[in-house]
Amino acid sequence: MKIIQVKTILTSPNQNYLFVKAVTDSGIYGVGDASLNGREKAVADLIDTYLSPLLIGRDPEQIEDFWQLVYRGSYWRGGNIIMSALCGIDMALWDILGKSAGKPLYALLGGKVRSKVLCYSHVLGKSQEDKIAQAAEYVRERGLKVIRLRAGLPAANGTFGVTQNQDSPKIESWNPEDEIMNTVEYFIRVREAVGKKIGIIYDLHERFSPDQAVRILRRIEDYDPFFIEDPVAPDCADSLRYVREKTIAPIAFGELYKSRWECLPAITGRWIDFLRCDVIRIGGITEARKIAALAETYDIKTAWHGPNDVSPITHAVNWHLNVSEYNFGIQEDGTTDGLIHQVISGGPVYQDGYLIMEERPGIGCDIDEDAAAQYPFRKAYIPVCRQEDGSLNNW
Ligand code: KDG
Ligand code: MG
Repeated sequence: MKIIQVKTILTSPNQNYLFVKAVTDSGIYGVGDASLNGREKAVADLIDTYLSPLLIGRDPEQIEDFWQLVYRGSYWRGGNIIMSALCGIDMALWDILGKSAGKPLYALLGGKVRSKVLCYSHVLGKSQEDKIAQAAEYVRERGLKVIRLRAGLPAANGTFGVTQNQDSPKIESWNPEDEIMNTVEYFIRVREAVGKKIGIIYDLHERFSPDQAVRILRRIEDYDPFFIEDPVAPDCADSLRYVREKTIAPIAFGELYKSRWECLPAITGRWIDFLRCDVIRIGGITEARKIAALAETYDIKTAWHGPNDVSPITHAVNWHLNVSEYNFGIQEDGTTDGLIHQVISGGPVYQDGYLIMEERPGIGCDIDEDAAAQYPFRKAYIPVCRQEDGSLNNW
């Protein structure tokens, strides 16, 4: 079997996604997700100009070798653009492998160790009152066992606040020092609203400095958070260690990591309890297996990044990893009812606090290219966050 064609498909059903379709001479094709919120076109260009020509004519089963060719062979290794592009192709190759073997992806990864996947959903809403009411409703009406809060706005307005068809990002204002007590109060009020048994995840989204993060964590650790996510930015590994040493709250980290080596200090130092890499950002399934094994070695659980700016293909890949990994912790459920389902079929669905999925060979998703063409790409930016004095804050 040989790859004869590689297509990139940029589409915007509500928000932008970038898909890869790799076609073989046997008629079998694979699909992959290379979406990188706010930078999709740069990834598409890398695939079209540099990576597709390397793939055409190759045996699709040589997945590891292609991964190494792109990662090491280009000399300029890593980064969000390269790793996202690599992921789109890597997923498509695993999909081809599964389809040609007639087996779902999880079977290629070693088979199931669990049958359903514990998940959590995002609590949104414009005001703190709205959010608290929604948290209680999620538990009561939808049966969620774990919910996820997030410090502050932009998430309050629309899909991660992504703006489309604008020439610059929306500016959100945020004064971390003023938000410390709001952030603490919000967590405690949600705990009171949902009761003791519901897991509460709090994504601080790197919005506070290490000392501010500690002031928050020390005040909420007694209210039993399921985990605190991204208490600090990923740039300085020592900041994560500093926070870790000062709290008993479980910590989740990693959606901005781009390689196994970036994860290494947090894993080997055991500064985290849950590793939250984004499968797209680390170069796909090939690398996700290695990172999960590394985390397992250090008793760290996985909580793969799964927001709604990745597509059902990535949600499906997460699901296959989750059911086949021993050290699975929890899965972020960013699956939505939106227009994306006109473009991509398949993927996990929510049921009573868990994600389940209909089993098909490969990843289990397909792309409708005609439907994708009906939603042309629209340039979009992730909003930026500025403090009162105008200086930029981590988002
Ligand atoms: O595009 C940005 C999102 O992927 C990010 O804000 C989502 O932090 C996030 C999460 O935990 O889902
Ligand atoms: Mg996050």
